[in-house]
Amino acid sequence: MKLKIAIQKSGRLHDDSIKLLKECGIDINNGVNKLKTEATNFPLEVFFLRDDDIPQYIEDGVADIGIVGENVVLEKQKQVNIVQKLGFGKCRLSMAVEKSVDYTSVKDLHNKRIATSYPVIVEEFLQRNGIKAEIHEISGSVEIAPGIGLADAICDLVSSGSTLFMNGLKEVETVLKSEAVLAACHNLKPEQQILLDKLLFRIQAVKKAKN
Ligand code: PRT
Ligand code: ZN
Repeated sequence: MKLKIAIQKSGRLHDDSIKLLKECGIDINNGVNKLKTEATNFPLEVFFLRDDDIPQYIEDGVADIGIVGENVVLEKQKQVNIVQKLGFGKCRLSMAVEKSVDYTSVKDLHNKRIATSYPVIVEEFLQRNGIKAEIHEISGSVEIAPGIGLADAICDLVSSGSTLFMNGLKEVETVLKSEAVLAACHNLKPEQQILLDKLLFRIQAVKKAKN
């Protein structure tokens, strides 16, 4: 019996995900362009996937666990358990408007057009704040939307803030704080749960050593 873990194939979470496994004493052959590999010293099979697909794979039980941004877990609305925050991939999902816009409160978003790749989370935020606005879902380059007249505001991930700055935008609301998490399937077999507990024990030891 092996535990199957999904991690990002390439992108911002890939290196830190591999590093975390390594720090847990798990050696994997990380061949370029491989879709899956196995650990040599732990019963672990590793799948390399697009981050957007990871929650679905976990819900379906194709992967038992996965490392993915909390923002993706919440947006995809799949049935998975978040079992551990991992302390990397930290960012926030924020509303931003053009620098010149007079913005005082969330009410200023009323009847505005908001471009985002996170329509579910944004809709929930607007409802929670009693705001009616139009959501324009776009898959990338969200930060250019106000400049080309596509939207009045955007909601996108921010870490340093330099992308917003370079596009003449200012951050006005934090919608969500996010970091990479370990997510798990709801119905793990007892043997898989034992392996997950073993992995979690090591992750927590690694985290403790860093504090
Ligand atoms: O190919 P795949 O679909 O797997 O990857 P992806 O391109 O969808 O995701 P990727 O690799 O960009 O991000 C993976 C995860 O990293 C995200 O889901 C977040 O959980 C986390 N993360 C942390 C970030 C950022 N920081 C971040 N800054 N994801 C994206 N960004 C982008 C943001 O969208 C914006 O374009 O970086 C830009 C802003 O950065 P600053 O530093 O200029 O503010
Ligand atoms: Zn993605």
